[in-house]
Amino acid sequence: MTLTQEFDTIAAISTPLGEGAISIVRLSGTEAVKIATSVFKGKDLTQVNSHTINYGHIVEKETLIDEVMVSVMRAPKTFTREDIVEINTHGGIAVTQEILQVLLRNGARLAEPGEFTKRAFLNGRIDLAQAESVMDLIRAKTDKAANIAIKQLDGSLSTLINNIRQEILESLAQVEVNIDYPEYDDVETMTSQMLLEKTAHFQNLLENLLSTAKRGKILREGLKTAIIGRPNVGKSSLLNQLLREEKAIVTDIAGTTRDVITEFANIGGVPLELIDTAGIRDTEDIVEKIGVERSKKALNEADLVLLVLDASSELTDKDLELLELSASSNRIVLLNKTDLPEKIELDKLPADFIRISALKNENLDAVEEKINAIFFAGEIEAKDATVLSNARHVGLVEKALSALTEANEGLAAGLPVDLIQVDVTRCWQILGEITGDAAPDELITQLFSQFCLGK
Ligand SMILES: Nc1nc2c(ncn2[C@@H]2O[C@H](COP(=O)(O)OP(=O)(O)OP(=O)(O)O)[C@@H](O)[C@H]2O)c(=O)[nH]1
Ligand SMILES: [Mg+2]
Repeated sequence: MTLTQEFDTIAAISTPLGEGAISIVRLSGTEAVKIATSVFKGKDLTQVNSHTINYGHIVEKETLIDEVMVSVMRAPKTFTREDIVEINTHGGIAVTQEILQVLLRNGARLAEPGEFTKRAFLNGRIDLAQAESVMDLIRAKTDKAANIAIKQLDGSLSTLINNIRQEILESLAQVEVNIDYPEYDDVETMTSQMLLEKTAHFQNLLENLLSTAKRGKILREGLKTAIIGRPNVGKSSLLNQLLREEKAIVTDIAGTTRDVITEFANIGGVPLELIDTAGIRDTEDIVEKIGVERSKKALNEADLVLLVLDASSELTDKDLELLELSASSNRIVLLNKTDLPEKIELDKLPADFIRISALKNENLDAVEEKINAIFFAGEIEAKDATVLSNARHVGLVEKALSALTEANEGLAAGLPVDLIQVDVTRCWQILGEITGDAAPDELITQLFSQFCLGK
């Protein structure tokens, strides 16, 4: 267990600045209670029980600043493992700022972004992966993304990584033992054989973890979903229905949407970054032309393509071209306007289309189910799996895997065991960067600077 390190006392506004019922100004550090007491009129805060909330006023040189409730939490049972004081003020930009200024004038230092969480990390309360999950939790856009973050905060990823690292360490120790106390003549071959089995096992573990990453990324960042089709087929109508809001302009004029519109929607727990595009056609209009180019770009970059066709008219060359262009993407073909008599040639379409009416809001739940099915194959409710969701973690696991691959190749090529050890040790070290056991200082500083102020 790490001993709590001594730091100066920091202060920051921990709630978003704006007009609200309550704002919170937070202090953390050895002087937190002393500084708060020096500007507080009410009970003597140095004498109150830990984890109590106390009524009083913030005053400076007899000037009354606000009526407040002050929470006093003594180390070590706090977020930072230091003494923490939280001042609940009447929300409002001026008052909250003034209270912060008073604390700064009385000995506190303005906290850097993420510094409270950084202290929790440095004081050993949480590891790096857990600290990052605090940020992920704040940024989560759906309840499922929040779920992953809260599990990671709980330490499930850290435990998994620590277990793998421990196993790697034990294998490395075993190698040492074999080399130092050779019981057999063919110790080199024996040890190679053992390492080969072990590295294969570790590879397997890391590959399993990586396979959860795609789902994790989607849950965190949203699935880039492009709505594509020729003009007037009902793309913007579909966007509006999925958003349950009139975001995009809908008219019966072909070429209404001129530029790409991006909106965020929550479809059965899957966050979608929905991209409504300009209808794709050959046009001389310069603005529309650029729009069409952007639509094609969106089609290429999307994780998922919703190709909209007008079921009430026959297929055009553009429709066929788009069917072909999107064939290699994750794609859902939607026959829209099915409230009108159907004229589209079904025999020219792929088999798994969905009939909808964006105008009448018909059968859109089938689209939502299909989206879920494509990306989660029914797994979306699997709450217990540890999911790799953070881009930094994914990158590190990939690096660790490639170190293992090198070890394997070396073994296959009959390289001496001590060279293989180097690769396996590297894998162990890289994994340590996930939990922060082996993370360089600059990395830690950079990570915490991405936090919001006051967290
Ligand atoms: N009958 C019927 N009309 C629809 C349906 N969906 C959309 N429309 C109509 O079709 C017209 C075009 O709809 P939009 O949503 O603007 O089509 P778009 O694909 O975004 O068109 P562009 O932005 O020009 O590419 C509007 O008059 C809509 O009301 C539908 O399901 N049934
Ligand atoms: Mg449109």
